[in-house]
Amino acid sequence: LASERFGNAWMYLTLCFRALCCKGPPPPRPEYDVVCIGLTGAGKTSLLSRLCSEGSEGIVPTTGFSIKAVPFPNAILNVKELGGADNIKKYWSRYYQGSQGVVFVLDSASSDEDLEAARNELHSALQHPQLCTLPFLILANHQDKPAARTPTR
Ligand SMILES: Nc1nc2c(ncn2[C@@H]2O[C@H](COP(=O)(O)OP(=O)(O)O)[C@@H](O)[C@H]2O)c(=O)[nH]1
Ligand SMILES: [Mg+2]
Repeated sequence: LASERFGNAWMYLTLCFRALCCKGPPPPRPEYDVVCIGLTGAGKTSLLSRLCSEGSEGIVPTTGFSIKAVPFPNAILNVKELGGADNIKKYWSRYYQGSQGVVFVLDSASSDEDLEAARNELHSALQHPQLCTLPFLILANHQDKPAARTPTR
């Protein structure tokens, strides 16, 4: 009886070991390089922090640029956020090389003047030879504010 029990336990352990170890590692998720642009305060860092399930406390204006790996179930996006300050915007295009997608974030509750500035930046990004053929997402952020424009306005 004891040896029968031992045999059953051994078989069970073998099955568990096979189930755990013979599956092999999960297939690697493809990675894509994405550039995230928009004026300062549009909400680029907040968006990326939210997508990475991080808190939004302590977000400070991005000087220069930062890179975040944003995990999705079927892919990982390596998103490069380019700071939106005037002295950094002029260097955006230097960081476009190798991008496979673009996210443009805008503050839809900002002043007409700032919205116009965002429109100009958006248009030059859309026309840039390294970006014009890429998938392009425009995120009209700050939709919770009463002054937010709708897509048609
Ligand atoms: N009310 C509101 N505030 C936001 C939204 N997105 C970002 N913010 C705030 O706007 C400020 C600038 O955000 P940040 O992510 O640093 O903008 P960035 O300069 O584009 O990276 C922060 O205080 C955020 O908490 C939004 O959709 N609604
Ligand atoms: Mg930022």
